Amino acid sequence: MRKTLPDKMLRTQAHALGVNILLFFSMTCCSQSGSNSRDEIPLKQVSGSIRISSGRQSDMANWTVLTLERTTLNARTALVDSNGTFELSHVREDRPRTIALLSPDHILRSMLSIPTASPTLINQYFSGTPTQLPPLVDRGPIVFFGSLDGITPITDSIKSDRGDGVPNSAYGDTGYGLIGEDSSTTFDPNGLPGVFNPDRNSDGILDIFETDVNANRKADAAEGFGPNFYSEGLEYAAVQYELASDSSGTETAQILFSAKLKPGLKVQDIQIHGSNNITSGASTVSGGVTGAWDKTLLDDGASDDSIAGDNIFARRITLSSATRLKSYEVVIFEPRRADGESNPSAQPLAGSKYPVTAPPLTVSALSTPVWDSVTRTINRAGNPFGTVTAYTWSVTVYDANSKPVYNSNAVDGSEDTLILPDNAFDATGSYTAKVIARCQEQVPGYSFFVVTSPVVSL
Ligand SMILES: [Ca+2]
Ligand SMILES: [Ca+2]
Ligand SMILES: [Ca+2]
Repeated sequence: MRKTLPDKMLRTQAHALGVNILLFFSMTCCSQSGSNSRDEIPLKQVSGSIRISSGRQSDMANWTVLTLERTTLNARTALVDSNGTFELSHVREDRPRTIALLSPDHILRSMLSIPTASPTLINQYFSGTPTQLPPLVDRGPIVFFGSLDGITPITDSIKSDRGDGVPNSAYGDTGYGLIGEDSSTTFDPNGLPGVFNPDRNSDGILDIFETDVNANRKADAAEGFGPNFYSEGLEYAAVQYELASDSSGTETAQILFSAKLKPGLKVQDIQIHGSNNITSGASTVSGGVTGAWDKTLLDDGASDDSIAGDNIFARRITLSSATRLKSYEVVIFEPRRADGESNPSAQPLAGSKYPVTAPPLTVSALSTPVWDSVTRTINRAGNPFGTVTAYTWSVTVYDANSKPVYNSNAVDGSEDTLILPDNAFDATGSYTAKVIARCQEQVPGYSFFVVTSPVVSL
């Protein structure tokens, strides 16, 4: 593995940059009086167009153009209109970036590829922020510029061994990211930025089943390492997809979104941008009443967000019955200020969006566990993650009102059974249990996939 000093230096610089911007923000916010110093963050409106190599611009309507800053992982996005044109707003002029394309169902489809003098090397990031980007042409899994007018490629010399402009990391058994050598969170010289790469250390194991991808003997979630953590704006963004089933096989899919702002920042809410697949028909419960989800995360103390006003925003939604999260579906978090667009240039968060990408894995429901009252053993039935055993599972016991009365320790997915201690429940009452399986935590308290079994009577 090639974990080099320059990567670390870049991260340190990104960190320092984030600190500088926060300092700038706190200075401007406390010395207002109409000063024009508010305009010092150089934000720009950028327009562009896109078409398929052999098609019309209008073919790309409702695709999303996403531009990702090289060091901060902050994104800006725009929807392609019916003419095949788009407007990216609040683009940081001074920051190198790349471009990715999402199809109308928000699935990652293409990464920018800029040719070099060598047919087997490409570049992916560029500096320069012209008001009009050169025309983009999509030829999935790459998108390229028709010219380089107004932009300057950054020389990363990313390998494209097949000579077709496609970075090596875009090839792999399950799609993107399973070939490559770099585990940097900030950018991937092999062609797939960390926020989109499900296997950043290229060991063939999805990172959601690993606890220490950067191999420094510290749990990544605890040390704030990985694509869910950001150097500015948000502290983290987490998506937890929860699949539960009952004994008749009826499945319920929920998503728990959570994000935390950096200290000192203030926003009204966080809006989620995703496919219609997850936003349409999704419902949420507020004050005991189920209603349509307004696509926001709240910091009101009543939304699975810890306490009100602590800068942790969250929401749990229930997907409509047929919808499921798809592989490489990109969910975007957008913190929104109460005063909206009135002073965007003064706000480091203005227009900033934070992508989280679903790993390429289809989870399946668990079967009803088997209870042996003599040995007090729960037998987990089935594996929601196929052949992967690098997950954990535990047992929760519920009383007659379906309230939890006992949560077991977590055991490894390679174990099939778990013994409930004598004091887990009162033998005279009516109790049930469920098995809960989860992949490893990416953010403390959040795993990307959580699967809950049907109940078994104890
Ligand atoms: Ca991995
Ligand atoms: Ca680590
Ligand atoms: Ca909160």
